[in-house]
Amino acid sequence: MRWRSTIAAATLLPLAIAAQTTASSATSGKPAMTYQVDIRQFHFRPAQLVVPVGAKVTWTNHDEEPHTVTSAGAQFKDSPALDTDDSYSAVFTKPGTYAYFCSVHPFMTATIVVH
Ligand SMILES: [Cu+2]
Repeated sequence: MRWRSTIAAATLLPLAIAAQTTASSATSGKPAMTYQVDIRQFHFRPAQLVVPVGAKVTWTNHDEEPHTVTSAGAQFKDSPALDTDDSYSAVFTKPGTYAYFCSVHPFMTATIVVH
């Protein structure tokens, strides 16, 4: 009855494949959606950005002048002065309208709308 042994060997193959399916997701929570605001020519662009709750917003200064991202009414943490190509990020966890400005040039104003 030699044919029985060859069939037994074939049934062992799927075990090797099953061992490779362990996932590598060690991070906790859902990944934040990221949005970009460019600071260019003394303007925040876009001037109004609408994002969902939980969004991460990153500002990047493309001007030669320093700028800040300063919340009107301290609704989120203010940035330090951003030099050329510096970035700053904030995560918005509650719905609302978040007005902000540049403390160096207070005429620079913009809004993040979180919904
Ligand atoms: Cu400025």
